Amino acid sequence: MAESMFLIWGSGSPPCWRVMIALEEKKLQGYKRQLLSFEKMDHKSSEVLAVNPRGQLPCFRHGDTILNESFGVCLYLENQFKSQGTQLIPDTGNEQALVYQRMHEVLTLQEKLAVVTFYDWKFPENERHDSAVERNKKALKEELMLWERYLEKLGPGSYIAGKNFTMADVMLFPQVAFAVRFGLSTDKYPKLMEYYMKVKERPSIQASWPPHWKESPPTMDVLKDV
Ligand SMILES: N[C@@H](CCC(=O)N[C@@H](CS)C(=O)NCC(=O)O)C(=O)O
Repeated sequence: MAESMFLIWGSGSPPCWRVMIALEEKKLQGYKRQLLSFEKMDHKSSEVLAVNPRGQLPCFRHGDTILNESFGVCLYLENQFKSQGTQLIPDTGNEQALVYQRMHEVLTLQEKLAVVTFYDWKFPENERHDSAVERNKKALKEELMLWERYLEKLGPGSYIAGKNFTMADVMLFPQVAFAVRFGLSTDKYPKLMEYYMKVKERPSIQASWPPHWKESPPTMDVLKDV
């Protein structure tokens, strides 16, 4: 089944990583894949634009079905392969609601992380403002503290929506790892760090770890004072 799947991806991209984790968890190893370089702007090539007019990765194809949104791909995989591999969306109402709630909240975390991390890259020097940087960092701190409190409430050894690894973790973990990679001060967020250290060891995460992160140590510390 996985042989009819094709993923175009970029190393270190949380949305691409989500899809790869979901593929691993659903035991869909053996899918075809093509690694593109963001640095070389491969994602704006005519090949990618033909599949995804936004020129973004991931791009995913299963037979004739094309899906480019990471949430969409992950939900599609869970629904198409419900009884295969890890059940990522629980059946029970309460549990399911919490997974949906947390997985969508990850989009807010993602946005706040991106605003701080890519600020210098997005704005030329003469358009940068210290007040904006401080405001963005404060908003990110508050956001991270929310996640810290969620984990604290769940108790030691929990995943983000309870005792089982779910789709909420598929969405969240790449963002937490991204924050660590970009220098998040780990002692300020002990529960998130505990979560990071635990989930990092999962086979699906290890199998899909961004290859360029393995080869090069982190060089950015843009989140160090968050
Ligand atoms: N909503 C999309 C976002 C995908 C996305 O933003 N991909 C980034 C890499 S992390 C990208 O391709 N950026 C290049 C660009 O936007 O030009 C998803 O979740 O799949």
